[in-house]
Amino acid sequence: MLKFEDIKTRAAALGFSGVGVAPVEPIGGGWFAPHAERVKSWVEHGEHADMEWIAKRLDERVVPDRLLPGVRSAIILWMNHKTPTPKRPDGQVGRVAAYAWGRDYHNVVRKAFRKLERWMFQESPALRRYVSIDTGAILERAFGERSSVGWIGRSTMLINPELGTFGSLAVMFIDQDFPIDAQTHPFRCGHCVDCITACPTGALTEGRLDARKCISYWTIEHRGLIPVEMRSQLGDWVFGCDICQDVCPWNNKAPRADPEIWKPKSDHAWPDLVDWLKTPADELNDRFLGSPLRRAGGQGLRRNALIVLANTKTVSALDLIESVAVNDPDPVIRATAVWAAHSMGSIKVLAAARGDGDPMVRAEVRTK
Ligand code: B12
Ligand code: SF4
Ligand code: SF4
Repeated sequence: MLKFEDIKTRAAALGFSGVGVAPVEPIGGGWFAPHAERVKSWVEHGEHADMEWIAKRLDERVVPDRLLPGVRSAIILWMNHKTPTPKRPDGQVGRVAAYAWGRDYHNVVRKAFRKLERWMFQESPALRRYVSIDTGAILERAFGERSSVGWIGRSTMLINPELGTFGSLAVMFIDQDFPIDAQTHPFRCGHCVDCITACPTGALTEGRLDARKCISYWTIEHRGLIPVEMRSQLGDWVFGCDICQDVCPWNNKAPRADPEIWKPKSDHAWPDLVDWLKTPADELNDRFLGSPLRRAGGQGLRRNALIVLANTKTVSALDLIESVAVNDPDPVIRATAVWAAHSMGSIKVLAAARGDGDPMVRAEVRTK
């Protein structure tokens, strides 16, 4: 029989700085019911934007027994990922969310998690489990809160009082009970509303995030053209967004993660946007193998680079942007380049765009 204290000791030795256990309500009732209601309402209101993979597996998200029949407990693991910020180089660079400065957290967390799993199965060979490291159909933050690893703040981030918000989560459902008194973490945001006020797009209301307004969603998850009304709101964020975490007072004294584990790179934290734009999409994809940046795809990264170059009025890149607007093989990139060049004062791209064979590119002339 596994003991939670032993799991904690093992997990700490593997680099996890927070470990918790929560009882699971197999059919989604009890303490879990309000969380299930929240996510259902979120999807019903379309706040998941076009992340249809969330809507598709909603039934499993809200009924844990569908993921692991006979589930009794959830083990929650937290690994810090914010390393000291790499030095910003000279020149025109974009801004990248901290979790993507180095190695892909899915790989780092999975490696440590697998070791823990192997040990658990040696101790308890009959144990059944379902694992989620971000991509499984588990509402990870709900279990994080119920296990007292942290509370869900107004930013919707799970906040640990010592570690802040910059952590990656992993959750394992298992079919064993633990005789410990797991508690829901009390809500400790108090009267603070800093994240809500600082969010540049108004994506946050009390504990709720509308992905249709979130920079992180548009720059990482969305495929294709970014709507014109969102583009200027991206500012210089070329991948993800950390604003609602950077302003959170619980991050002021939080410890930094070990750079030896995460291996942050200056050119991932502060990418050269002209270089991204000059690089073909498939080459960018290959370059970012093993990095979270790959999630946006080569097309997404080049599209985002164009938007940030326009937002930061990088006139030195205008010739390149004009050439991309006419010659790039990808209509999403041509269309974004037409908008970028025009928003920097170029008129000549409009004539070429009017004659473009793709309606998406021609439509950029009409949106001005
Ligand atoms: C989809 C997704 C996104 C979407 C939507 C985010 C969102 N807030 O829903 C987008 C692309 C926008 C996104 C952005 C980011 N994400 Co994300 N994302 C996810 C994912 C895959 C699913 C989240 C989900 O189910 N959302 C649906 C909403 C409804 O659920 P929820 O966010 O858990 O919200 C709960 C609260 O709203 C809570 N709640 C709030 N108030 C109240 C009040 C009451 C009364 C009750 C009962 C409940 C309640 O109930 C909900 C259900 O538990 C999770 C991994 C996972 N499997 O859980 C990672 C995850 C949440 N993301 C993570 C990260 C790091 C980020 C970013 C910081 C990345 C970045 N720097 O750009 C941003 C942060 C934006 C933000 N403020 O949340 C981490 C968060 C770690 C942490 N400390 O919280 C996770 C857990 C991934 C991981 N395994 O580490 N993400
Ligand atoms: S990640 Fe950025 S855009 Fe999204 S809610 Fe936080 S501050 Fe707003
Ligand atoms: S910024 Fe303030 S309100 Fe927002 S999550 Fe942090 S403590 Fe809570």
